[in-house]
Amino acid sequence: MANEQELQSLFNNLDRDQDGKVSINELFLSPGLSAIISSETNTSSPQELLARYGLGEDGSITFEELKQAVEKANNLT
Ligand SMILES: [Ca+2]
Repeated sequence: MANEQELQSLFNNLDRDQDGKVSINELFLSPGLSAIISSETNTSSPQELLARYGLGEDGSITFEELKQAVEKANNLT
């Protein structure tokens, strides 16, 4: 599991327009980075990530939401 610092830097890289949120578009613009997120959350695609954790319903993901998804994934296994 990535530590919080690694997750934060991953999140910042995904957040191309630096507005503090990763939009669904940004998630799909960086397939390499979203693949890392998928592996951290035990999902096989960004679509599955969003569906399984109920993320992105408002069009974007916050760092807190991402962190919770990773924590959930690691508690479930
Ligand atoms: Ca953004």
